[in-house]
Amino acid sequence: MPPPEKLIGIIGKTNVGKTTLFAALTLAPAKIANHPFTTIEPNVGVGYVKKRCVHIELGLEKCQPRTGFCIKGYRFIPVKIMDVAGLIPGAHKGKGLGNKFMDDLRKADVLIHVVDASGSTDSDGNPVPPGTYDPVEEAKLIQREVDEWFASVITSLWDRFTRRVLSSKNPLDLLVQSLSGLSVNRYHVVEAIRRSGLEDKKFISWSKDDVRTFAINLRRVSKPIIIAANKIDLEPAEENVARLKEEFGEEWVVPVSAIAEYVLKKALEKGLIEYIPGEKSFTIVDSSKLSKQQLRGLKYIEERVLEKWGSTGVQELVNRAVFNVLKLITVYPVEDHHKYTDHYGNILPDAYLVPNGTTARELAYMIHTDLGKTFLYAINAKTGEKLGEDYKLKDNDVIKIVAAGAHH
Ligand SMILES: Nc1nc2c(ncn2[C@@H]2O[C@H](COP(=O)(O)OP(=O)(O)OP(=O)(O)O)[C@@H](O)[C@H]2O)c(=O)[nH]1
Ligand SMILES: [Mg+2]
Repeated sequence: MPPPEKLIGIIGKTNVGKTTLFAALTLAPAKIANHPFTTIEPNVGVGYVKKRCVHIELGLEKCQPRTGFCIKGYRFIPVKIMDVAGLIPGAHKGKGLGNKFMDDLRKADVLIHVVDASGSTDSDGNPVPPGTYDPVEEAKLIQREVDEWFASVITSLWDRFTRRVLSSKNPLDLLVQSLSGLSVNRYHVVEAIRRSGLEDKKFISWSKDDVRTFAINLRRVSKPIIIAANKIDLEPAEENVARLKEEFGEEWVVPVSAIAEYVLKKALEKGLIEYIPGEKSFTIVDSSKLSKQQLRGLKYIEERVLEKWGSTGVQELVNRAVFNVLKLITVYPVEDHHKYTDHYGNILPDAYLVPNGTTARELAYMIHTDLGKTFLYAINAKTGEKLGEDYKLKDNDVIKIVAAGAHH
């Protein structure tokens, strides 16, 4: 089976633009006939990261993706996106839609926190004049809320865990297992213990504060939060974006206009413009087909977003979440390492997003359990080089797996 799909959760208080961002991300990046319905559940859909496709590097004319798209040399690889219910302060105590929010959050691997960078919504989501509300405060408040929720979940698990730990041969395994419902893996747990300075302390002697410190570090490691500073088309956003970057660090803040990306993708879908998501411009296909209002809307996006900020930021946001925060790399499994095709002759049909450090044998397991079990060696299709099971895959590797007896 393909690599476990990562899930990106969109969080934030009400009225900041979460649903608009979700809609913008889950619209197809190209106009295509009969495009597949991309909503998996009411609030879960398919979005795409964008990356230079390896077919360009290989000097091929094209590729034939089985999932996602390849547009003008850019590969759009699917990722799952979830629009989480709006968060209000106190949600971790079950206030508002708190419980639904927490259930959704458990499943996420990385969180996009949407803030209204124009400062035009107050803490309860009510519209106020732009520039009135401070998005830096808002961002801190929400992150604290997520931390509190995580701490309370871990604390309530802890008693049961410590009772079982006494009869357990491998306490760490037991802990990892106890936390598996939170999309937490062994690496996250080990890293959070290290960051908390608790490596040398037995689980049963952890104090309440130790558990809390561990929980908050575990949240940071297993559900990192990247900030989408939304509504950059509105005037006061510029100053707030700078302040957010100062507070949270440049690489954790992406200025976006969700509505601008949504409008552009819609226009693209209708064949009204040519646009590659993430680019700084678009072209109108036939201006006589556009109403005055549509032309005004596009002009607004051009002036207030694209020319000023370089793009709508939405593609950059999801790319950053997947490539910089989750540090996933792209590998292309093939069956014919000369033609770069699968069994049916499709060129580079699959692009897998896998964790940095994934080995050749682990990749074999992702393709098919049998292939993993009977793995002999792998071949680097770019160089023809033979690779052992422990070979750590590199970004943009094109790999053939050779196995005993497996027919693929
Ligand atoms: N100016 C501007 N407005 C935006 C942008 N993105 C979203 N909005 C507006 O912000 C308002 C709220 O958008 P939603 O997407 O419904 O917000 P939400 O966070 O999903 O709200 P809840 O579901 O109620 O929590 C709408 O009026 C949007 O049109 C943007 O980039 N710029
Ligand atoms: Mg919404």
